[in-house]
Amino acid sequence: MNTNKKNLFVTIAGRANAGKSSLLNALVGEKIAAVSDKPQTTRTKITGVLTKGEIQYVFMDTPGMHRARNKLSEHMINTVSETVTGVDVILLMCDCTKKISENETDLIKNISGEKSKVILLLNKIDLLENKDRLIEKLAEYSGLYDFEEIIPVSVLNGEGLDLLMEILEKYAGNGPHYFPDDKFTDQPEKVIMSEIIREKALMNLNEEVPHGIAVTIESLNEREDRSGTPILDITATIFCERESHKGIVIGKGGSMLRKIGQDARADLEDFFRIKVNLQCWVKVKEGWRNREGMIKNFGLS
Ligand SMILES: Nc1nc2c(ncn2[C@@H]2O[C@H](COP(=O)(O)OP(=O)(O)OP(=O)(O)O)[C@@H](O)[C@H]2O)c(=O)[nH]1
Ligand SMILES: [Mg+2]
Repeated sequence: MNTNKKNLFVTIAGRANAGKSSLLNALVGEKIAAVSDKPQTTRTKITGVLTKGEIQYVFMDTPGMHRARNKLSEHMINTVSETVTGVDVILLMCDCTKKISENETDLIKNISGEKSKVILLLNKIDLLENKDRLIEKLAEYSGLYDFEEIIPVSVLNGEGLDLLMEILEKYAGNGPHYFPDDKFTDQPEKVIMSEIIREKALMNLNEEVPHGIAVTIESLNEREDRSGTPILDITATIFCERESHKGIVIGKGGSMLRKIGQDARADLEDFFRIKVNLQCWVKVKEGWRNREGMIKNFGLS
């Protein structure tokens, strides 16, 4: 047994749209979590693993804090509470261009009882024209909690991320690697596939439609095309909450569904490194975000 092994469990939490999933992807170096400009993109805990020499970092991305509006929201908020419990480090991620929200102060109250080290990340510094705003933000957040460290970052530009890793390294403690060293997520393949498709739906759709989207993978089949090239057939269903939304997801003459499919196929081919043939269907599940059975079926509880 290698006694030099170390590990560190890190939860990324914060308001919706702060850049938590972008950070997870950047730290792990793989696109594991869906990212979009719509709040409440992440719905479950997503684990990303990074093994660097003797240290294995286990990063857990969580849904953004928001006011619960339906049963799905309640599950998402519970996930945050569960995932900030008992970890070594909590990365509290905020958007330095936004005012401190009640959701953030509630979250800070929630984690103040934990023994974990709490590091504040002031994200999106690339958007700040006046850098004095950063000092103001620093002072505002420092008044709320005695953070172990406060690091201004731009996940978009990679600014501050080396410093973050240098700091995290110091907190790693002796212990086993719970994941194989070459593994970077515990997300099953089908979940990664459905999240890629959902991300493209979020990117392309507007108003209230994206929030009611869920995606399931119905079938997978690997074969060779006529020239002998391996090809993966994927059949997916995009669920939405209303008949009127179904029309929007399909679009005029099927144009929206085609666009979502094309965008998703490109990412699926990149991620799985195989040619993909993707077929998407659209179905309505009336008000599914308030139906426990459906939430469970979609793997969200
Ligand atoms: N300008 C700028 N945009 C960023 C940065 N980091 C993330 N974003 C953008 O912010 C938006 C939200 O990013 P996500 O990573 O999905 O945010 P999140 O905190 O996971 O959001 P939820 O899952 O909804 O809670 C996306 O459009 C990102 O591209 C940054 O450093 N600068
Ligand atoms: Mg997210």
